[in-house]
Order: sequence, then structure tokens, then C-alpha cells
Amino acid sequence: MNKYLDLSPEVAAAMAEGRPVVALESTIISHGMPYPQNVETALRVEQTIRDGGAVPATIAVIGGRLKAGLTSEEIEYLGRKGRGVAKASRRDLAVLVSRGADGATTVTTTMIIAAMAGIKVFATGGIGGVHRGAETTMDISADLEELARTPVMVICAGAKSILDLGLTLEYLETKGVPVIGYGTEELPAFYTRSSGFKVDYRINTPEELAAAFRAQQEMGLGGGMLVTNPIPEEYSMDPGRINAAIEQALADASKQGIKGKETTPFLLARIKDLTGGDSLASNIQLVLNNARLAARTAALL
Ligand code: PSU
Ligand code: MN
Repeated sequence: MNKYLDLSPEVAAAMAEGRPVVALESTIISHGMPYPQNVETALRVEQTIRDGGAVPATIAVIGGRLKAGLTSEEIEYLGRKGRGVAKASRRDLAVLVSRGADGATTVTTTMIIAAMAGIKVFATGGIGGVHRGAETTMDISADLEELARTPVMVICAGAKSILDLGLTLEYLETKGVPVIGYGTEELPAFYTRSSGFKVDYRINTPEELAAAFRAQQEMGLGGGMLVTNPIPEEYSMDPGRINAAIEQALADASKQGIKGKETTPFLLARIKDLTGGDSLASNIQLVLNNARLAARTAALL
């Protein structure tokens, strides 16, 4: 075992006995949602994974240790500190660890630490991607590179249209990342079930998801798989309303000169404010929905 990595006793026991484990990220807690809904949601997601017969492994960097499996006190700490915790991407791990610092893990670093721990399935809300205007800013999330290199299945609700969804799909194609629609032909756009863009394959069962991932790994292709699971109909948002909020948030970010790693957290918080909290309710429901699918799929791997 990697000397920088700590598995919680529950995760260590499940891995040793070959029981299903699902990884969860912590940037969604610190930077993705406000306190206290962030902590409540993180704990509810863990419970949903347990109800689905798997063990949750929420991932973060605490005191310079890579953690797979947090205590509820650690989750509370990350949630309370919010954007005061470093948002940790691949480039941040070396210095955070050598300094004994804390970091909230993005999709990228959650995949890295999950793979170190031997965890194959990871549930979250949305991934990073190619930002609108990336042809001049070159702002492309490290999440896409990680999907290309690290063997973890990431189950999300698609990507928000704060991103350029078409360019995000082009990038994933170049990098050889399979993009699967769970029960859909269309890439879901996080708050809504449709985006107008097609996924590579529609898969309708956890059994077929597990079989595709197993084939990818056994052939030695490596890399991850992106499973996009549409938000349940009853919680999806009105496209006109959410898209207006997204356009406004993007305009505000540009006016305020928001750049780099601040961009995504700024947009998420702004969209939540502009929709009076309705987007937060949808966000919570889609994460729970992804947790349920992840638990079922992990049980088959
Ligand atoms: N998109 C969301 N919610 C999130 C994130 C993205 O809808 O919480 C977080 C995830 O942790 C993701 C990260 O990995 O933002 C991407 O940040 P960036 O765009 O800076 O790569
Ligand atoms: Mn970026």
C-alpha cells in the first residue's frame, strides 16, 4: 500500500473482503454546495451507498494524508471550512502532502486516490470539462485528462452548460474515453435530462456497465469510463430558467475577471443564488441518484 494513503477501517475491511466500495469526492462538499446542505448531502449520499449494499469512501487530503473514507467529523470540517479548503487537483497533491496540508479532492484527485486504494467506481454530481471560450483561455479541466489515464468509472449527471459540451465531447473522443448514457442516447446537462448532444453508447443496466468496464480493463486499455446518468424527471429544471441563470453567471464571472481554479466554484455558487436555491435541490437529488447506480454497479465489479 502507498505510504501516503490511509483507508478508514470500514473501507479497509471492505476492500480486504472484496465487498463493493464507492468513492465520493470532497470538492462537491467544500466548493460545490453551501453549508450546511453540503454536509447533510454528503452524509445522505454515504447512507444511500450503504442502503445500496456498498461501502462509501469519501476522499480528501487531511493533514497531508490521502484519505479514502472520512469520519463524519472530517466531513463536517470540510463542509464548514468550505472554500477556505484548498481545491486540490493533480498539480496540487505534491505540495499539499509534503506540507501536511488539507485539500478537497476534485474528480481528478478523487480518481487518483480511488485508484491507489483499488476502488473502481466513483459517484459524483458533475465533472469539469472544456470551458466556453477555451479556444482563447485554454481552460480545460484536468478531469478530462484524468479520465483518459486513470482506471475508474465515474458516474455523474453529465456536465453543466457552464461548459462547452460539444468541445468537451470532442476532447473525450480524442483521449479515448468512452462516454456512456445510462438509459439515454443524449448527454444529460446536469440540471436537465437533455443537451442536444449524443453520447457514444446507451447502456440500460448496471450489469452491462460492469461488463463494459471489465472488458476495458482486462484488455489493458486503461483509462476511465464516463457514465452520464440523467437527473430523475421529477427533479429536472426548466431549461429556459436554468440556462438564463447560467448565462448570467458567465457574464458576472467575465465582468469580475474570475479565472483559473476559481471559475467553476464561482459559477456554481452564482447559479445557486440566481435560482433562489432551486438548483441546489436538483443538485442534491441527482447526486443521490448517481450514488444508487454506483452502489449497484460496484456490487457487480
Ligand atoms: N461541476 C459541478 N459540481 C462540482 C464540480 C464541477 O457541477 O462540484 C467540481 C468537481 O470537483 C470537479 C471540479 O472535478 O469542480 C472541476 O473544477 P475545474 O473546472 O476547475 O477543473
Ligand atoms: Mn480550469
